[in-house]
Amino acid sequence: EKTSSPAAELQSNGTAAISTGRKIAIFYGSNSGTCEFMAQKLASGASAHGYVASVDILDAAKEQLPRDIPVVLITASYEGQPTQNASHFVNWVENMKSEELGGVKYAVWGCGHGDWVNTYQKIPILIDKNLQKLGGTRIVPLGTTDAKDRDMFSDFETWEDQKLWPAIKQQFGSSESAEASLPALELSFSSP
Ligand code: FMN
Repeated sequence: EKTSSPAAELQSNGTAAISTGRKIAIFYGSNSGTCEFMAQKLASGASAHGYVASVDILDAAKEQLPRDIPVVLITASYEGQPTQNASHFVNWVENMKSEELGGVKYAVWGCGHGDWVNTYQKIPILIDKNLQKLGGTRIVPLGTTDAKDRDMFSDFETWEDQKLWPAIKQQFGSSESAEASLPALELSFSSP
């Protein structure tokens, strides 16, 4: 008769270990590095909240948006268009017909510049609206900052600390409640 402990099972199948925390997926669209920097900064602070972060460009999330873990999308607009590493993702999100994104839990942060009056925050707004329309659920409302008259990095930090992490911890649990996190790990046991 073969049995296996939960801990051993977790190690052997390579899924998230209890000791390393819950997952968060971060995607960015960035041409000149601002949004990428914010994505990396959010990721590097994740472990302090009990989360393990992955970071990638938005185009990598095309047809691959994770379900049931927090997904954070950080992006800019250029003349109302997506950044070079987000155009496939934006095209996908714009052309999906049915509610294909059920189970996606997301938060969008936008970097923009008020001088682009007619296309201010166009891409973050488009992504935020479309994901909801396609069946996704917002973790927090769209957050934005304006390079014209704001310190973008301190705005981001404020959003991160005061809005995003409190909502994530409330909706997905925190490291302080390790027991509550167990069911989310999908433990499996081999049967005799
Ligand atoms: N911001 C907007 O909100 N809407 C725009 O249409 C827009 N067009 C831009 C066009 C150019 C050529 C440049 C240089 C900036 C534009 N911006 C616009 C501002 C950028 O989105 C903003 O500076 C952002 O922080 C850049 O992010 P990144 O460094 O991650 O690429």
